[in-house]
Amino acid sequence: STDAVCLGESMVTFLPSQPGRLADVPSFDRAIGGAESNVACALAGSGCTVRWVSRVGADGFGDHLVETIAAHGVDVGLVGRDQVRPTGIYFRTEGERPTTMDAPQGGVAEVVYYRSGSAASAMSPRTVDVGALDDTRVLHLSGITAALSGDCLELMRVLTAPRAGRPLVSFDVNYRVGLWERAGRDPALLLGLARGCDLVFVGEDEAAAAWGVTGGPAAVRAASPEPGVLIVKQGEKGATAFVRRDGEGTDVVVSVPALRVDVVGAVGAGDGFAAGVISATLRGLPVRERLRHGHLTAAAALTVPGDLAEPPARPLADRLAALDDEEWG
Ligand code: KDG
Repeated sequence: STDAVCLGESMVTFLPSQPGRLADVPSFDRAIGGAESNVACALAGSGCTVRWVSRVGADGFGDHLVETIAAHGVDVGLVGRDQVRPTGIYFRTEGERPTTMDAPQGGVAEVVYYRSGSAASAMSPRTVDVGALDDTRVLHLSGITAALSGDCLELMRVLTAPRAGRPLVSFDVNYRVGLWERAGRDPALLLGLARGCDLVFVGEDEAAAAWGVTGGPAAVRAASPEPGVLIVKQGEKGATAFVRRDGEGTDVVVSVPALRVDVVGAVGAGDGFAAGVISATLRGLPVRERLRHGHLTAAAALTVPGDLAEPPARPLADRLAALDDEEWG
């Protein structure tokens, strides 16, 4: 059996060689991006067995994605190759230096996607044999997939539907404004998807922007009471987990402040956070330690320019995650 399956689109990413407007950046460095494969690579780096499910084009960018993600120790055997549609790519500029943790992206960066009609946007309920997921412990998804196409949204509906023997379904809302504007759909449907999942990650800012839910973590929980675990990310304040007590409607609520780090690149921090929480969940660690592993893995991603960072070594991360509150803060 596999510890985790992560499903979603990845893209070759072009990071700017210098700050400034996209119009002025003279050259770019190639990297890779894709929220779910970022989670897959970080999970593999922390010792989990993990598979990435996606589609790429039959082109050099598709080869690069598959080879790079495989080199991180992720099983890519179920990645489809589309003979017609290309692999998605995107360009970004450097935003203002972010000061917060776990923000999907800090400051205002320009992001230009070339992914419409991509190989991955052709994913559909036919892409995955749902029954074949039953020997997986966690299925990790994100709201990005729901914005890619009508077929991708349908796939998300199938994967988040109640079903006997379903793995634990993890969902990072990952609200990407540009994608939703282009899709012409209401991002509030992400709330409906989240409510069908077991472990949900959402930024307080995303809940306000995509769902219209304001009033802090408790209000977000009230809007999404179903998931057994809901984690509301609050930037530099940290993260708050709502964990439903077995057999009761009440929650255990645990907040853990974020770490202060010198931020080099904020993109990928949310994926690191999710990976840290998921791997600690797979190991049955207490909630406080799950959140701390999230912050530690996010900190690793924050201190590199691209999305992908080597997660902190497990013995060190375990020691830090078990510190007293005063020592952590
Ligand atoms: O979480 C990081 C991702 O946002 C980035 O890698 C690109 O997947 C991406 C997207 O769709 O924005």
